[in-house]
Amino acid sequence: MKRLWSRLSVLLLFTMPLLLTGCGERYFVLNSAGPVARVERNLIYTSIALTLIVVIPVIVLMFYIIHRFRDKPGNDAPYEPQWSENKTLEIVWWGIPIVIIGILGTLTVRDTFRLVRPPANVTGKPLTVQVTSLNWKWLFQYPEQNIATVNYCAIPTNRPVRFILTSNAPMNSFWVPQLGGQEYTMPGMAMRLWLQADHPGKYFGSGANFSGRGYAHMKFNVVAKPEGGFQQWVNQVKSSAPALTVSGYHDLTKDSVMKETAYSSFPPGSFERIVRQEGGMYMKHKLTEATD
Ligand SMILES: [Cu+2]
Repeated sequence: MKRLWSRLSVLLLFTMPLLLTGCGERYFVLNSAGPVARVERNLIYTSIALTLIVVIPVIVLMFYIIHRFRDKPGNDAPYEPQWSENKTLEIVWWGIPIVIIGILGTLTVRDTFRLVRPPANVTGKPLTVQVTSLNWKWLFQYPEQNIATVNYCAIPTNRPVRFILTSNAPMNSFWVPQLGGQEYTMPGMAMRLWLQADHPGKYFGSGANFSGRGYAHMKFNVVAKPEGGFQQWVNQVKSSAPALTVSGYHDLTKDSVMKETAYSSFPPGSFERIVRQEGGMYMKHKLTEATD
């Protein structure tokens, strides 16, 4: 028994730093900063709790059975070689997991469909941002404001943002962990992801799908500003940044790593063109639904 405890304490000592890092600010997924990420975080917590209902008793029982039925001198545990079934036990170990899987499935389906629509508690009109993953940078286009940025984007707080995602390079994945889960960017497709930020701040974002050399540089910040600050930022980009031309966009499609950049305008319809050139004509209805 003494040896068991000394082994256990060594194991605990090694796992402690691992468990304690979970308390840090950099544990993005659980530090949700908006309604979408909150729904997802709560689903994670609920799933963990439901899973533990099975996992904890099983682990406890395992140690109990090893201890109780071990073949050692003086063990008085009953030995029943003819024993074949126990209805009560079978109902318990089939019934509880089935009920748990039922609850887990229901909650997951409910939240999945909930997140297809804009966050519920909103008043403001949604903002649309068209995102294109390129080698090895992110292009953000604002169709209503007619501005564009590379490797960062600003959004207003407390307003739902409709990201429409595509790729003009290998498939990638758009992920801002504190605001919500990831969504794939694929050539010839327009995917949609609703996000919303509660408070002003800088939220880390990255490509979550390996897409070759230079992929590690596909990081960006989503800067959330109050409505006024967002309008100010738009005006500032409009008045001070250069325009994105067709040949400028062509340069962006080349393999390169880029710093944060802003553009005061972009060629009209360029996002739709990016989607269509990779066979996106099949997605026309999706595009209009996603942009209107
Ligand atoms: Cu696809």
